[in-house]
Order: sequence, then C-alpha cells, then structure tokens
Amino acid sequence: MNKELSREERADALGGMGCKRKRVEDARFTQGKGNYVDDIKLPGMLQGDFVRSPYAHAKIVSIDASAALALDGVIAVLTAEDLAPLGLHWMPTLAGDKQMVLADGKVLFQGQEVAFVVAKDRYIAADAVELVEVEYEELPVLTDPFAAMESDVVLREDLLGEGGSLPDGAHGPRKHHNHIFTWEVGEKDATEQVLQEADVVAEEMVYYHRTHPCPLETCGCVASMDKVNGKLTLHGTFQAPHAIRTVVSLISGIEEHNIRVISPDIGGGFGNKVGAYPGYVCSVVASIVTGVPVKWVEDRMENLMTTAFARDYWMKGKISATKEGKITGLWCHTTADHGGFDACADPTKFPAGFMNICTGSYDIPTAYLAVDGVYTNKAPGGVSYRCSFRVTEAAYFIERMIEILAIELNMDAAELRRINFIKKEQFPYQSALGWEYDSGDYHTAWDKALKAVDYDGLRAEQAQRVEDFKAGKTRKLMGIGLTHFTEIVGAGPVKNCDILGLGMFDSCEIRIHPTGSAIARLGTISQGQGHATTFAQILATEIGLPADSITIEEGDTDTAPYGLGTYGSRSTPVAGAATAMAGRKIRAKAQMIAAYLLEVHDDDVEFDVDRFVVKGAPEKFKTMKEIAFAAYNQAIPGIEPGLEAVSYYDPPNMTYPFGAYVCVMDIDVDTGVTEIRRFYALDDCGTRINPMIIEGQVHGGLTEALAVALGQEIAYDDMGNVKTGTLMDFFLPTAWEVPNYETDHTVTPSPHHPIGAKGVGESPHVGGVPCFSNAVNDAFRAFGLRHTHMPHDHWRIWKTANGLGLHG
Ligand code: MCN
Ligand code: CUM
Repeated sequence: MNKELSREERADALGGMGCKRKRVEDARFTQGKGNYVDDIKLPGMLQGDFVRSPYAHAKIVSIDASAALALDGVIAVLTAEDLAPLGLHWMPTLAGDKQMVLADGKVLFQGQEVAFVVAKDRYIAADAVELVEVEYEELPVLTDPFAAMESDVVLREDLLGEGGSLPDGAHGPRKHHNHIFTWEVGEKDATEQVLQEADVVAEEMVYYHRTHPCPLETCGCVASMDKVNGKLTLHGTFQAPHAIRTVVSLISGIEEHNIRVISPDIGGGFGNKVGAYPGYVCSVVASIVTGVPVKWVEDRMENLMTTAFARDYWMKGKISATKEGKITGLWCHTTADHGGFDACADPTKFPAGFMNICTGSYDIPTAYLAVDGVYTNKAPGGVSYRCSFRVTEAAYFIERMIEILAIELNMDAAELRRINFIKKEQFPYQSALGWEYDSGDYHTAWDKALKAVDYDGLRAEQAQRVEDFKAGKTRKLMGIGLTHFTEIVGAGPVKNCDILGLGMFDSCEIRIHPTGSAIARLGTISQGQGHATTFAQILATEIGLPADSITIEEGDTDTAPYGLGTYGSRSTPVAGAATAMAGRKIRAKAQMIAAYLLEVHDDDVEFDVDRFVVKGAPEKFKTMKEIAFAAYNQAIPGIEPGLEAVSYYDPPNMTYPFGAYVCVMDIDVDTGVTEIRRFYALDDCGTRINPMIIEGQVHGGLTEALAVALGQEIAYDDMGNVKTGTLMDFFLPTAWEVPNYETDHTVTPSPHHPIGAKGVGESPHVGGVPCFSNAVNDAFRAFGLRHTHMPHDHWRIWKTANGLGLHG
C-alpha cells in the first residue's frame, strides 16, 4: 500500500457503528437458503400432532385412542394419563402459574391440547388425530373477565384450597376463584385526593383488544434424545434458548449439560416464541419414549388460536388537570384477561409487565395503577407482540387519555402534550410510578415532528374540511393522529428483573483469530432483527477489525454464553452493551501487546480506529490485525497467548427510547374506509448502530401497529369459539394496505449504556397503535366523539359515524 488512508477512510473501511451496512443474513434468506425448524430432518424422525378441544370449557369424560393406534404408521398417542407418572402432565408457566400440557380432566379454551399423536409422517399424524375419540361434557363458558369475576363457575379447580378456600396465587392474595392477582403501584389515596380537588377530570374506559403476533413461521421444535450418551438436543423456534434449556432441565430432570438447545433461523418471533408450549414438552417426552427424533410444528390455525396472544386489557382511567392544562394526577384500574392459564412472559416482579410506565412522556406528579388479572375461557399467554412488556398498553392508555383530556379542556392536543412533557433538564427523571427515565429531549423531538408535517397547516385544513362536510361539499373527514411515547426497554437490571429466578443480564464472548478475523457469540437470538449485521458493527468500531471479518453467532446453548434472549427490545441495551464491554477487554489486552511490540510503555500508545499508535508519533503504530497475529505468534512477557474476552453485562438501568409520531388520515363517512395520507415517525433510540436496520424495524413495527389499530383482532363468540382463527378472518396487512412511512430521528444517547444505544425494535409498535387510533378518533372530534374502541375496521367506523348521526 503506497497511499496512506485518512482516518475517515480507515473508519469507513471497517463498516462500524452508524453506517448503513447491508444485512449479511439476506444472502441466504433471499435465496431460500435459510434453515428453519421445519427444514430440519433427522434420520428416523417422527411427527407429532395434537388432538385439540373444540370446546372452550368442558369436562373430559373419556379418550379412546384405539382407532388411531390401529392406523398404519401411528406409533403412539399420549394423554395426560401417560404424562402423569412422569409429573409432566402440567408444566410451570413463566408467570408463576401452571398449565396443563395435555388436558387433565377438563379443558379451558378452544384448541387446548388434549392428546399428542406420534406418527411416521405429518399426514398420518393428521389422519390419526381425527380418529381419536374424545367424549366431552360441556361446562358454562366465561369469555368476559368482568363476568368471570362475578361468576360461580370455577375455571381452575386446581387452585382451590381445602373446602373451596382460596390460597394465595403466585403474586399474592386472590379475591375470587377466577381472580389471578392484584398488582398495585403508586399512591392510591393521594391520587384520589388530587382527582377530587382538580379543576378538570377526564374519565374513560380504554380497551386494548386481543391480538396475536402471527409470525410468518409458526412455533415448532424437533426433540432428539440420544439414549446412548444421554444427550437431548432440542431445535426450536425459541426467543430465549438458554432459558428454555434451564426450564427443560428443571421439569424433565435431565441435567442441564446434557441438554443442547438450538434456535436455528427464526421466521419472525414478535414475542410469540418467548414462552414454553405443550408441544415442546410432548415432543421431548415422545422422543424419550420412542428413542427417535420427534418434530412438532403448528399450522396457522393452531398458532392463531392457541399460542401467546397479546393485550386484552380493559383500562379504566382518570386524568386530572388545572384549567390551564397542567396535569395533576393519573389513576388507572386495569382488568386483564389472561385466558385459562396465566402464561404471560413478564419479569417475575412485574405481573403486568412495565405497565407502570403509563405516565408516559409527561411530568405527572401523582399517580396510581392497579391491575387485576382474571381467568377466562380463552387461550393462555399474553404480553407478546412488539410490546416491551405491556408498554403498548400503557402508551395506548396515556395517549388516549391525553386526547380525551384535550377534549375536556377544549384545548389543542399537541399543545396539551407540550406543556406537560418532562423537560430536558429534569432527566434523569423519577416517575410517580417508580421508574428512573435515563435521558430524553421531548420538546425538541415534538417541535421537529410538528414542523415536518406543518401541523398548523393541517389543523387549518381540517377545520375547513369540517366546514365543507357540514355544508355538504364532501363526505370525507380528516383525522390528525398525534402520539409522543416513552418506551422502557433493556431488562435487567438483575436486581429487579428475573424470569423464573434467572437474572436478566446478557452476554458476549469474542475470539479473535490469528489472522485478524473473529467470531463473537451472544446470549440473544435474532428472529429477523439483523443481529449478525449490527453486532458486528459494534465490534468493528470497538476493536478496529472490519465488520466483514467478524462472524456473529447466536442460539446454540452449547457454544453461546448464557443469556436471557431476545424480546423486550433488550438485545441492544443488554447484549449490545456486553458486546461493547467484551470488545473493550480485547482492546485493553491489545494495547499491552501493541506497547510491547512498539517498545513503549502501555500508557504511551492510544487506540486510533484500527490500530494503536505511539502518542505524538502517529507514524509508529501496530494495526489490530498485526496485534492479533502477535497474540498467537510470540511469547510476550506477562501476557497469556491468545486474544479472547467474555462479558456478562448487568445493566444499571433500563433505557428509555421515545418518539413523536403524526398520522394524517382521510375517512369516508359512508363506507368507513380509512386512507392514510401521511405517516411521520420520529424515533430517538440514542446512538444509532445501523440506520437502515432501524428504518426497517420502524417500518415493520408501524405496519403491525396499523394492523392492530385498524382491524386485527382475536375475537371470540359467547361460546368461546375463536372467530378469527385463519388468515381469511385475521387481518394481516400486505403492501396493499401499507402507506409510505416518513422516518426521522433525534439522538439522545443513554448515559449509562457503554455506547449510548437504546433499543428500538418495539418502539414503532408502541407509538404506532395510539397514533393510528388517535387519527380515527380525532376525525370525529368535531362531531362530539370522545373515544371509540379499536380495532377501527371499516364496519366499526361506519357504526361510529352512524351513531354520531352523520348518515343524515
Ligand atoms: N438497532 C440499532 N441501533 C439502535 C438500536 C437497535 O441499529 N440504537 C438495531 C439492532 O442492532 C438490531 C435491531 O435494531 O439489529 C433491533 O434491536 P433492539 O431494539 O435491541 O431489539 P432486539 O434485537 O432485542 O429485538 C427484539 C424486538 C422485539 S421484542 C420484537 S417483539 C420484534 C422486534 O424486535 N420482533 C421482530 N423486531 C422484529 N423484527 C423482525 N424482523 N422480526 C421479529 O420477530
Ligand atoms: Cu413483547 S414482544 Mo418482543 O418482547 O419479543
């Protein structure tokens, strides 16, 4: 090389943080070379399939598997009776409840697992499922959580004590046999007093309906018990492979070192793949029993009807303010419908997740939140779907309450937000419900957003539209949806966040090879977020080797360091921090090696992009590539050979990303059809690792938000039948429905994260749902609407317009 590169050129060559590096994953995905669970085919592998309950609540009178067993190619039919001797007919849930693996005397929701058929292939298994005769005796069905709390019908006899008494649940005392827990945060009496004395109080019931993450790839696994060496290998669609390994060990009794859990490529998780499902347990048992590998993969209906739903929160709210619009208090009581078993995936101490972030972006001095979890005859699960542990619910709640308060005050909703935002100089900010927000600059983001969309111009146009509508010149109304959300992502810290007692740290282990390339392994697992691309960028900047020379590997518990996995947008805040810290350990050792090679003191060399240089003599340097080789090639006094490091990172706090969104929508009053004219999304996730990946995350999260706000729902009839169990009925948006999103950003680094990064994966969903919903509600504000429930499909919007007398 004759021409010496400039610092900038050397930095560019690394492909480090801040650059729009192309996704390294896509070469295989776009060529159909991904390796998903259903691609795994092991010698002799059998196929499992479930017999499921058609009823939402019924006693099991008898199960007759003889006809199924007589079918050629059927190996076994497992029922609760077969699992009971092993103690595996029930399993613990992540929420501290227990769940039937196979129906033990009764069923609690439509689609519940009743028997597990094991056959030579999937087709035979499906035929055999039809041949299993189950006699049911129907029981009264409860699909409404308020009715469930009043009903004499007992859903969970297993949780009754002697003589029908009510022992405490996993989260304290229970008030009723269908009650799960009460969780309270904040000051009840003080808040009620503030509400009583306030100039203005707005009150509303805000319902966030039941939805489903619906990833393209459904849940599944392949269990393979090697009886010769006692090793169990479990391939599966797991968002938390290490936690699954620990759970499998605890419930099966197989020692943890004899279990290898592998998450191969995952076709979208969105929270659906955090929990443990009966299919995993049955596959493992079936493999142990038969001695050959057993695969289980859900079909679409099974995925929609039986695995982790999201939301189903009834949030009764009160918000108070002075005449001038300064908010004085916030009160919320939530009734949470958890279905038949509480299988939510929240950190143990937070039975309603981080819903106590519901004071949002506002400086609210006094607040109170109570959540009652309730059993009903619906599918278990909960929390999942780009939610950051119930933060979607919290953001939807506060952003609706703000809009309703603006109506009550007869004020502009953007201005009401502005005067109540937490100010830049108030960070770190202690919220009334117990969080310490790390950093933020809400006013700057808000002003930038309003300016970008010409907010005043939009309001003027809207006012004109209302005039025109009243004058009969148009049948279309215009809605302006506003949202300013504050997220909370990056669980840990270990001191207050654990799942099943496992502290929520994360990890990274790096090995630099002699030729200056590297492999880094993490405790997280990508499901489409592009970790192999972005974590290599963090390392490129930290250790000065090109991102293209760094392999990122996740998801194999035999090789990756222990970590709690990918959900709650925690990978960047936690594993990303571990990656930077491990990189710095590499650099510290590299510094000693460089000093030795350059024959100066350690303190006399400094890191410069891709090398260590002698201070004041930039022509004397050793590149990281040279240093890597030296680490393996020479004996350096006082320094071990090799160049490796590992970091287990326990974050001191969560990170608090935020954003300002504006949606401009036209609504045809006669058809209820919505047209999104404009969607502007400003996100602040602190230091940005890869702007292109962030933009992709934002587009995806917004599209899922559009789905939820405008039509997607898991609906039940009174008998507990799922009305939306196929993609014919369950709204999954395609390019057809999706508008052109405008993305923007500000950068307010996290002060405690080693590279200042906050998470972003869930932000667009958290902010998007209220923004779309606010646009619909806002379109009708001039005609007296306060609040209407999601999902805002055409039919419901038509009904809203009709109810307001807009159809003449
Ligand atoms: N990123 C970045 N700069 C930042 C923050 C993040 O470049 N300041 C990048 C990260 O490097 C990573 C991606 O953005 O490649 C998302 O990072 P992060 O916000 O840390 O979220 P996680 O990686 O932990 O992903 C989880 C999050 C969740 S909880 C859901 S749900 C969701 C989401 O990611 N599921 C997804 N986005 C998804 N995207 C796809 N394609 N598939 C899913 O299943
Ligand atoms: Cu809450 S859905 Mo994401 O945490 O996997």
